[in-house]
Amino acid sequence: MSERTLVLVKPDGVARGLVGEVISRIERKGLKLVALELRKVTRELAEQHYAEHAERPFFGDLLEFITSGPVVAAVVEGPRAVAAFRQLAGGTDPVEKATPGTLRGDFGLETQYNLVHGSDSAESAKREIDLWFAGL
Ligand code: IDP
Repeated sequence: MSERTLVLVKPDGVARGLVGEVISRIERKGLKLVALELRKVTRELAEQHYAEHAERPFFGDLLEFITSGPVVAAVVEGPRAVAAFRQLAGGTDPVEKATPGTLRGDFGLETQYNLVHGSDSAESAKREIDLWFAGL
């Protein structure tokens, strides 16, 4: 059974030239790209994407950050794609949680600037894919 997940290379990842690294790891894992686009994120899209964090103290900074430069948005497909990409990404805090060998563990230092986003469940993936790639 195949599933889909939404992946973002966040503005820090794009600015640091890590798009190829992220895509490469997705492909080497055996996952398939079904949509891929460089995007400038509007405030409205950012608010909808991160709606579940609206009450968190870092929400304002997170919106500033995610709208600060282009992101690469992708829809990735494969067996257990949601969990598979979360494994490639590593934990949210690149130092305390992400282990070496993961994208965040290899390239990240700060929780906010943790390079990539991956949907956290099949339900979130559906909502996020509808939001970013309506009609896909
Ligand atoms: P996830 O991206 O690993 O699923 P979430 O808890 O959903 O993590 O948080 C969304 C994003 O918000 C994180 O990837 C990170 O960029 C940012 N974030 C989470 N917690 C903090 C924090 O404590 N300080 C600053 N930014 C945070």
